[in-house]
Amino acid sequence: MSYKRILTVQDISCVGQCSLTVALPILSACGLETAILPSAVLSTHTGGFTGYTFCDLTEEMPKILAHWKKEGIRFAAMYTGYLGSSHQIDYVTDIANSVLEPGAPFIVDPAMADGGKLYAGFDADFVEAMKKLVSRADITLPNITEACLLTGTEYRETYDEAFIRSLFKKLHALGVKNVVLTGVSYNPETTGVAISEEGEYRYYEHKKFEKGCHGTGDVYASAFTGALVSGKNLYDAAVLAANYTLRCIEETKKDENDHWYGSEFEKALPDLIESLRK
Ligand code: PXL
Repeated sequence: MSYKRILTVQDISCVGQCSLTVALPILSACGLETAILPSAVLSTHTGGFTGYTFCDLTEEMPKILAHWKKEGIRFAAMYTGYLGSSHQIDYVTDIANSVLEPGAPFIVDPAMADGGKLYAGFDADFVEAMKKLVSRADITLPNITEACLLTGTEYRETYDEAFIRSLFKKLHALGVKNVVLTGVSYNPETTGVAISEEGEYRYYEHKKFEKGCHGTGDVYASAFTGALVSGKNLYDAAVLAANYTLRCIEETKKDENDHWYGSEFEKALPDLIESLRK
């Protein structure tokens, strides 16, 4: 495998084990040179802390892109997560159109909602802008809440395969080529990922923990991207990322202190590296 350089665009939550503080170590562990473009800097993530700071870096983006263009910098893949503003999404689209090598995958995690609700600070305008970004993506990794928001579907806690297939159909109608839908649970004991690869449905079912951990969407998307760019096919990357994320939750649950704000993903990095060798 050649040494590849990837770009990831998401926020720096200084404390909180999510977004860049998760993506950077995971992508590096996958053996990829990882360039970053921070979308915003927050003192913590917004999921449970109060009084956090938020510094939007939207206006840095066109300046950074202009410099990269001047330097002729290109990437073998681009992966976006939590973004700072709806206006920023236009700049992110410009970046994807300018810096990707021919055929390089553009992976979008539309990180904006969970449990039926938008994250603090996001609104309907942001969802509209995200629809456009997702339609430009080669692969998108929404959870069910995000898939419902992107497709104007009412959120449901319980559903069947027909509902998931209808979400895929609506996402493909937006222009998305491939979807990896996380947190798809058809019964109380198990959960899994549902995949629509150019319209072909597959499902990987695995154990469900009673309570998940914050930030595992970012762990999943980072491991998926790392595995895919390292040469795994889409389905194998989706399975590998699911198994790694489960290991991270397992490690976090072992902690007697209530580690509520993130997952102890660092402890399972050796397993991730090992699974990439197989
Ligand atoms: O894990 C998603 C995420 C990323 N970044 C910030 C967040 C969240 C989820 O709450 O608040 C700032």
